Amino acid sequence: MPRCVLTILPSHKPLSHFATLGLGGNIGDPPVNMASALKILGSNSGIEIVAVSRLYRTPPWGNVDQDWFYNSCASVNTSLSAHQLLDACLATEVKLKRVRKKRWGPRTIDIDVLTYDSASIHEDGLSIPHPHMHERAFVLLPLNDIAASLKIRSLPVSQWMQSADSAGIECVSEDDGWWKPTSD
Ligand code: GSY
Repeated sequence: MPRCVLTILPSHKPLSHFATLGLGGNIGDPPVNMASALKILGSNSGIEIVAVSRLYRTPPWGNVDQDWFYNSCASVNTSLSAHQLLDACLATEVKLKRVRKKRWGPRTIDIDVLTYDSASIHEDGLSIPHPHMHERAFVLLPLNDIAASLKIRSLPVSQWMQSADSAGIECVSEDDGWWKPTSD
């Protein structure tokens, strides 16, 4: 009589949602902070990093009397809800000891949920698509690297990018591998 063996497999929720994130900072070493943020987020079992844009150096928007920012975008597959994904981003900012002195002011690291599937969510603390993302070249240029055809307010990112003011923005990485450790 064959013995019946019961194998209990860990239950993994499918990473069935597609979201995009915006990362930036202008205090300390922003590229290092952004790379650490991507590694922390990617180590969450509910988040898989799909693509990361090149790294950009961008003039400050809003309060112009501050250092230039570094910005990038990432796309992820996730099993988390939009709120859980935002919480993961906020927890990552806390882990990296985010410092933000004032609204629109300097910060060590900022991680925004830009889009989540094609959801439109406008609640306290969570606005998706991220308001004004379609107007800001520091979001649109990196996002265009990884999701040019993604529609924001009915138009693709590539089209929004054409009308954004990208004056001064420099691409400072050769490719999308800037956040990965180099193998010697
Ligand atoms: O909204 C994100 C923080 N932020 C940025 C930014 O990430 N990049 C640039 N260039 N200017 C900014 N102003 C603020 S506030």
